[in-house]
Amino acid sequence: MRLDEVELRRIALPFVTPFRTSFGTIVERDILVVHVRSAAAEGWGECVALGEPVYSAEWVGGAHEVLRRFLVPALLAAPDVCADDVAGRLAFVRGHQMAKAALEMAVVDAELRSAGQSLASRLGGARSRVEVGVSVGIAASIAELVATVAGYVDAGYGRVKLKIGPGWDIEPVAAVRAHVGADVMLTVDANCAYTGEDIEHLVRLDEHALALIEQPFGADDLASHVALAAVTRTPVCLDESIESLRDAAGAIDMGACSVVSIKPGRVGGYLEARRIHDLCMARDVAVWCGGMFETGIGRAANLALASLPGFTLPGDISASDRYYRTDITEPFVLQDGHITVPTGPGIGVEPRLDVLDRVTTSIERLRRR
Ligand code: NPG
Repeated sequence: MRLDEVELRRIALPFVTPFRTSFGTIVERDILVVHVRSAAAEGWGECVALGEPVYSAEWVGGAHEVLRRFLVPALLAAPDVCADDVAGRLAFVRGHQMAKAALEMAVVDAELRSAGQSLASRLGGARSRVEVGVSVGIAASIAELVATVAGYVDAGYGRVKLKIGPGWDIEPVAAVRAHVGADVMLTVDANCAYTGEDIEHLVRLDEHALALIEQPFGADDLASHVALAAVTRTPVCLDESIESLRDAAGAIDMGACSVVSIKPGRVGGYLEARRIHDLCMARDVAVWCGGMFETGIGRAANLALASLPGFTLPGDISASDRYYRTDITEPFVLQDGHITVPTGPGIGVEPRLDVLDRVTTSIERLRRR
């Protein structure tokens, strides 16, 4: 496929409720949507970078700039582009996985739409619906947290992830466990908020039968993850530390994790995500699909990925109404704790152009010269 035009569109979508983590509160998502056009097809991609570089070094303004100046021109200059060689063509730029992933996703979508194949089938999906979880931010009080979690459990979520950080860990987790009972799968996510000094403290979480503890220490602090994994019964899961297949292999070899959260944006795209899934399956490491508050575009693609056989734990792929009042695609709904995997060509959903236009804050079109 020869790309004729790439559109970089920024949209602003307010959250239904603000989301607080160990690094701050998000009230609205500033999202970069990528739309590619060729003679044969069009495709959509979504960049998961946040509005500020607080989750990882990437942020939406930087992703936009690196796409505009380097990544998009590289693809527009290529005589022919296919999904499998996008990563290679973009490898001259170091890092910027989220920007690269968004552009690759749009090319993958266009290619699959013109071939009439769904992303789930292209990746090797094995399920028509997937069990999903919900991620719950830090609350103003334990009572408020318990009430929020109870609402999600009533709505049908069978797995709840609690954000933790120093000063907000053992007690809120104990209170939630006491309230929901033993049947709800509980996990915790620290987003790098602890250090190796906190290992003894974190082992106290073992009492609350957690399915995993996600990224307690810094992204570059694998040694502390190894040390915790050696003394805790709670499975240690990595998120921020894993930006590539090589990172995943190294972390598993070191004993830093027994579970990996796969976020396609964080690892440079759905094709690398699939390779990490394959590696983890071969190494008996459970994986689940992480979330970055995607719109329906990214959510559709995450559902396709999560339908692969190695995704044995429910992902952060909640129903659309957990995040947004109006999504830019048809909303995804929770049925019995599950969401249906799209089966249409490509990502399998169509952006609603009227909604998209209403929430757009800027548009830029780059054309082949
Ligand atoms: O459900 O899409 C979702 C959000 C899941 O908690 C979620 N994402 O670290 O995994 C994470 C986390 C997050 C990332 C939260 C960035 C806030 C900012």
